[in-house]
Amino acid sequence: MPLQWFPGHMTKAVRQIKENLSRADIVIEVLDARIPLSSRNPMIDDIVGKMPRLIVLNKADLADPNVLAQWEKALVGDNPNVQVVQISAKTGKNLPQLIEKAKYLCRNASWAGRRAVRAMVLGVPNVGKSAIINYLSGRRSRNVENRPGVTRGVSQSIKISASLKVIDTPGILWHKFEDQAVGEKLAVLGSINDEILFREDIAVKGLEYFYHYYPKKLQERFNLAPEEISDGDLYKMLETIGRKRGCLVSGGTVDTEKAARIILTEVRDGRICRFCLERP
Ligand SMILES: Nc1nc2c(ncn2[C@@H]2O[C@H](COP(=O)(O)OP(=O)(O)OP(=O)(O)O)[C@@H](O)[C@H]2O)c(=O)[nH]1
Ligand SMILES: [Mg+2]
Repeated sequence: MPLQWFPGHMTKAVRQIKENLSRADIVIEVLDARIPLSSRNPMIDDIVGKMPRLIVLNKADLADPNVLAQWEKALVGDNPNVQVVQISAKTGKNLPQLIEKAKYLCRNASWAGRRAVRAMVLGVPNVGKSAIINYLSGRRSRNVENRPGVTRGVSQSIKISASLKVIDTPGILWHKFEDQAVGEKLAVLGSINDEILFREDIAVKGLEYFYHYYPKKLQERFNLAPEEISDGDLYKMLETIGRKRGCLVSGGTVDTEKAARIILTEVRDGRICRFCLERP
């Protein structure tokens, strides 16, 4: 699977982020609550260094609540410069806490209480950085789409409230996934452009994770008979799902590309169940 993806515009984005970092007091690092480990970009550590950091687990509405609670605990270390909050830019869950925690991180600054905290929002593509900013600022759905690479430049400062201003940035990936599974999970959840991947491979990976963590839900969603799920042949399962969903080409063979699209859409939109693809 060709999972190395670092298109030209990301090189530019990283440069712009570095150039603009001095405009911010803190960094808001947005993670996908369904893959809090794999959606952590190691480059961000190098870029932001010791700046105060608010780790935001977004898309909490789509995540498995029990596992997410464990992640939240695990990510809160003993570093007073790091805060964690789980939110949803769809339902608005915990967005007031996000603002409070941003303020808390700057409580000891000489200017605390006299001016707004300035935050730069960073993260991999498609995790909801712009959606969070839109929700907070009441701008609703501008510059937000369900595909990676929507935001192209570092934004002007956007006023959220008297106590918070934010800067939006383009999603960035890193050059090499040390662990292949990291790239695969990012692909399954739509942080890597589908057009450069073999969609069937990614869908089969998605099925593999659900087969491992949520087999019953998988079976229910796609109406699979016990014998259709028991042997663990996930490419065969993709074909079975395709057949059940009417993805056929002449001669009765399954249109596996179409089946893969259906599976990925349903996974990403949370139609199988609320899930996390990794455990702390
Ligand atoms: N269900 C759900 N969907 C969300 C949430 N946050 C964002 N989305 C959706 O996720 C998709 C990506 O959101 P964006 O805000 O464009 O993501 P981004 O991180 O700005 O992406 P780039 O600009 O490409 O880096 C959109 O379809 C949003 O509607 C959330 O909390 N819950
Ligand atoms: Mg964006």
